[in-house]
Amino acid sequence: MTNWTAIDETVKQWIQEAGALIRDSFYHSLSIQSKSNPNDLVTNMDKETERFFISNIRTYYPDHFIIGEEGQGDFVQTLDGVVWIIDPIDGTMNFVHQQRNFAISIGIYENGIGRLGYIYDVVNDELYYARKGEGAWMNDVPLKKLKPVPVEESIVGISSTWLVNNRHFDQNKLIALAKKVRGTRSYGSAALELAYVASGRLSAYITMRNAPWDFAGGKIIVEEAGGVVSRLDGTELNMLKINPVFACAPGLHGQILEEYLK
Ligand code: 2AM
Ligand code: CA
Ligand code: CA
Ligand code: CA
Repeated sequence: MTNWTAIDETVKQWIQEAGALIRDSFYHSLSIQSKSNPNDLVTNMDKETERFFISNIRTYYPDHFIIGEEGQGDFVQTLDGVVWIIDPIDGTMNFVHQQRNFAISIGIYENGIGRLGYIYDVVNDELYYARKGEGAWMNDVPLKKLKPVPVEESIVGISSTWLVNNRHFDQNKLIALAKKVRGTRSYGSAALELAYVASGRLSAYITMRNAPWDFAGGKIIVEEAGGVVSRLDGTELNMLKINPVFACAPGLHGQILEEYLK
């Protein structure tokens, strides 16, 4: 039997340590590189933070598997066993340019079922987390169960990328939604936007392209808060692939799906 309570306490300690290292890095020069294109950034801190978690997991949980954005984990092709899905810094562009609006994101899955989820807003020292079947918290305060929100009173996290002509989704449907809602926001960190849906700061978050490490932690937290996380057609996310993601308050999820996304 996996002792999830012990893992939960250990992960929280590691997250605090990693967060302190990232905050310290603000006082040292950063090494910044591009990955797939000039705007796709990675820094020494992304890689070092990923290595920090991986070396701890390998020491304490050698039979667990690891998927990490920066590729230092395992080559995982199934969700069999215990799989840690880690984004060491989600919102790297914000980390580099703004020194805020980024997060550490971790989801721990057992045979495909999300057990523990963490999103740590390093600068604001806000740790959102959830344990499957037990609920979701921000620091030690339980998150209120999400309630349905009228679409006219909703605040939706969506990047302008999806409101201009793009090859992933009909932008006219999203423009119609953007016109109807109370407001739109874009924070540039998928993990934080999911944390905001879980905590009710956003009513919904919509994106066409999230990798598993972007949503692995957030999916568990949003669901434990009473929200719904799916693809844009309402189907389940694939935890091993890039997905469009629609995370939302209950009730509103079905309404936006029917009236704006289908
Ligand atoms: P990152 O900072 O960890 O790369 C930015 O709008 C959000 O999208 C961030 O959560 C960012 O994560 C993520 N992101 C950036 N490039 C991406 C890509 N090519 N595929 C999927 N997600 C990406
Ligand atoms: Ca990245
Ligand atoms: Ca990410
Ligand atoms: Ca990242």
